[in-house]
Amino acid sequence: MPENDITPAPATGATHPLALAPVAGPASSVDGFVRQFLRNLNYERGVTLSASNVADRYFAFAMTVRDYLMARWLEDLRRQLASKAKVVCYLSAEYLLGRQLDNNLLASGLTDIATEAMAACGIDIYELREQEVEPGLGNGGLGRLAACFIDSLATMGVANVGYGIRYEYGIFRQTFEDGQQVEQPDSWLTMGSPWEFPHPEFAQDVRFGGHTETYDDDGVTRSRWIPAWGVKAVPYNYMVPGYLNGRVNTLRLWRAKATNAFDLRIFNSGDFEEAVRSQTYAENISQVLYPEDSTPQGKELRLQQQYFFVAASIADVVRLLPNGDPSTLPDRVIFQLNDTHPVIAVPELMRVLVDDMHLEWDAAWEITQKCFAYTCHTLLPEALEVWSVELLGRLLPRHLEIIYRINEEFLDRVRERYGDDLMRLRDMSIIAEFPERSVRMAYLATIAGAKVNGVAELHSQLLRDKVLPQFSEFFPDKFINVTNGITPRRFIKLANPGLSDLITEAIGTGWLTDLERLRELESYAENPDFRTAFAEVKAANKRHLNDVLRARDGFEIADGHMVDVMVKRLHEYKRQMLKLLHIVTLYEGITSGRVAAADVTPRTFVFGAKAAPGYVMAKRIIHLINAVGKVVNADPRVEGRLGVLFPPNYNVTLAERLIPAADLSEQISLAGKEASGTGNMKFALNGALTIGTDDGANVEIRELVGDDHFFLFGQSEPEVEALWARGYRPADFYQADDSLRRAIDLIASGAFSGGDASVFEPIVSNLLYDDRFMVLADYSSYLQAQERVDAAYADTESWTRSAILNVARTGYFSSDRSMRDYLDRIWRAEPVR
Ligand code: 26V
Repeated sequence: MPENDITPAPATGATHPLALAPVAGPASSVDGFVRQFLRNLNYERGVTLSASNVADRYFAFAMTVRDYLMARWLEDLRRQLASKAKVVCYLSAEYLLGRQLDNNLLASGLTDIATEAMAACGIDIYELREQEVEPGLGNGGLGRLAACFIDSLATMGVANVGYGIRYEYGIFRQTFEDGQQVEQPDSWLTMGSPWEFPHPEFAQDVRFGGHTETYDDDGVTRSRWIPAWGVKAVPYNYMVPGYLNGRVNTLRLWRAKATNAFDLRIFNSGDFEEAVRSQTYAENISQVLYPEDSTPQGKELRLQQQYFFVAASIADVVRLLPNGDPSTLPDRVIFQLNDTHPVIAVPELMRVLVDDMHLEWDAAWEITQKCFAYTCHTLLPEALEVWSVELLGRLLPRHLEIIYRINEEFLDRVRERYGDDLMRLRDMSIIAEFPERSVRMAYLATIAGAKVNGVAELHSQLLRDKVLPQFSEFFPDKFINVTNGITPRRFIKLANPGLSDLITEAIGTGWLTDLERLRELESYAENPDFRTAFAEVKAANKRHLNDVLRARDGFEIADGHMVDVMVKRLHEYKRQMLKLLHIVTLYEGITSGRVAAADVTPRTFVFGAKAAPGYVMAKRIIHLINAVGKVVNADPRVEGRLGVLFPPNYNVTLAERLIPAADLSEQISLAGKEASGTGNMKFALNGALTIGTDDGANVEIRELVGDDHFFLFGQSEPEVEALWARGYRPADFYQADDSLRRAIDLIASGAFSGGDASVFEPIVSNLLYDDRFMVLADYSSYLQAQERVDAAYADTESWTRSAILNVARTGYFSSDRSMRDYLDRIWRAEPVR
């Protein structure tokens, strides 16, 4: 421990090369790090080392890493402003970032120095890491994808700003009471965040409500919007450091603040109610992330959120136009729409160009069409966002007018091509008439976007053929595929240091930014010593996971168990129920005496899943998983050969512990329902084998790793369609399959609900008489595939070989490759050298 724990005053006269404020102890040596750490502890936290608590130390430590990156960040901001490079503006309502400290240490190359520096201060760096509350500003795949993409863009040196919302409360914290999900607010900001920088000087006004009018502007008739109320959008910047390249991009999240001046004006105009309303509503806008991830509720606050962040973001970009000349816009920026959530940006840009900058409509539309591209992330029809005309017109009257005009001109073109085909016009109109007049945001995005992409080959094909067939006929060149990816920095290097070291030992460095190089591992799969080392890494990861689960939840994975993991949002289409039927089948086999426990492959099933708070069936399924776990884990007849663990509050931090320890990855959605999946990629890259359907990115994973190293089961998408067409009767499957019937009967009997058969009756009848996701139809194929898994797992050497080949052959799924694809085929932009 340093003798004097008060830092000396900063050295004077040391001018930084970038002419920034003098940097004391520039952290790039152990001494420098210690000194800067103590400075932050003393001057930012106001405590001495000996008096500090672990939160103080975490903050001072994080600030020290931040200080180190700051000079690079400011330089990158300057460079991006000065350069003529096209800036990728990623518009996303969600960013599921995960913890920042480790990632920023890794990116800055400070891990070793920092570890040594903390050791010199007698501080356990692991304990500090555990202090960080992850910013959970997203629901699931879509939000995590955004986080991976901005990591890749920084690492590739692409000028990028991620725009989004600084939610005060992120995705809820999940707890279980009597096995049932209870949601707790996620107050991730109560301790403050060392990673954010508010910039009130760049605040933007965002307005709502009111009416529109036309006026005469020197002989030209123009429209203008007279809003009724407004809020201030204050940007908070977060650093997005590239991996060891000295680059730092910006994530800019907007926070809503009440604007007194604006309210006063309305107040004076006599509209008291509107004034009070704006006061009350203003700061509500960025308060909470909506925890729904598939069924849009048409909630007014959510539309406010969407317009709030895109209006602020567009204003933020437009203010930087050289000479205020909008014609240069398409050369300078591209707005990528992450699903339909930010699509209101389209009429907003039109409004700015036409009403504020007085461009002709056609010129404005020409520009707008070049500035947007749209990514669709779903196939579920109920997930496609629509806004009622009534609501949109009340909140954003001018935008509704603009949407109507875009629609009219588009339908004119459709008419030119096809004549007065009323059915077609109705089907392609942005405005739906039933069940109520509403705006189809995906249509608007498709018409306005220069490109429309799906997120995996199968998804993009279904998007063209099933979701938007008329549009793909009308705009044949617009529709493309860009397969998703994940960042190997977080999900291999940080999450699985043991595997990373082993890979580097084998093939050298460089693979973390050129992930296809993992191919060089293929030959190592044949090397018994390498296999042993690989298996040892997996075993160590399991031990580490055990430590984490023991401390977190008091759980234990038994020695020698296969670790079988299913982590993702709880949704019927993802089919956690199918997994559960497998478990119940094994359990029923043992307890009925038909199967000897000793003949069952020892497995621990690990679930992680949050359900949308209003999704009743999903919550019932969570309850059932916990109920089955409780019974199975406690039953001595199982002889410890089966375990069911459901750690609550699955999040990015837990994912980073679970994935490296997994042997088997469950990707079992009904074919045609999962757009891509990205967890599937993370597991394969960490050496888990996949049991999966022919769905989403599973298709591409299987193609790359090869049939022998992937457990495929279930109907294909065309088979699913054919069965629907024939008429699907789940009860027939129940009747015809003894093992399925026994599993369902056991659940129906109340065996997992203390004898009360009513508790899970809704699940049982849903399966038997509704089963929209064909759980029963795929059950038998799934069970057979699980038997193949058991057989393969029995041959340890061959399993390990397959696991290595999974790692070697899935480098394609780096988000760096995804970003290359977007750059080349959508954004037409290049890294800034
Ligand atoms: C949808 C909605 C609907 C309205 C209410 C609020 C809300 C919030 C989020 C979402 C996003 C759901 C779409 C989504 O997360 N899709 C997932 O995207 C992943 C990345 O492309 C992909 O891997 C998953 O397959 C897909 O389900």
